[in-house]
Amino acid sequence: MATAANRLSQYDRSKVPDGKDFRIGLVVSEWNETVTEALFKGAKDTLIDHNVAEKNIVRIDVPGSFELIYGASHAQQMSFDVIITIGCVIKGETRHFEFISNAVAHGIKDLNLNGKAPVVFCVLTDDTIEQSKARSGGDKGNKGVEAAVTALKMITL
Ligand code: DLZ
Repeated sequence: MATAANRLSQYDRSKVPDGKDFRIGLVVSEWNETVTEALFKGAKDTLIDHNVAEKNIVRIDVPGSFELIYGASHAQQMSFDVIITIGCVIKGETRHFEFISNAVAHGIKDLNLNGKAPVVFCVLTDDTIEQSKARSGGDKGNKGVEAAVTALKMITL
């Protein structure tokens, strides 16, 4: 379970690498757009705050979270230093939630094994839209901020 101690929305700036020389791709799902836009904003603002040039932050839109895998795979051919995938899957009445969540997690994991640019997983998988809102700029922080910090750390491993 997430705790205040392992939440990165409040983080130690001195441990985050400077982003001035980096080019970063953000693949953004249109499903649950209010949430994914808030995650995107959190990520982009954080990258800029760490000196990534706006021209070096490239957004690629995909229809749904399932398409994040193809979008990120495509982005891996485009000379980014790191890629952030942004999505929001919310539990409905059917098992669609499980299939999409599992497929995306495994798909992104596989892309991380191919030796190309690392792919950061910023996909919320919540029971309700309220939980997603709380994690995209609400009282549980913004996972987009956390993804941006993770991305900068992954480039400089
Ligand atoms: C179909 C679907 C459903 C039911 N729910 C979500 C969701 O909560 N979040 C999300 O990002 N996408 C959802 N999708 C769309 C799938 O990700 C995908 O776009 C379609 O199945 C087409 O491949």
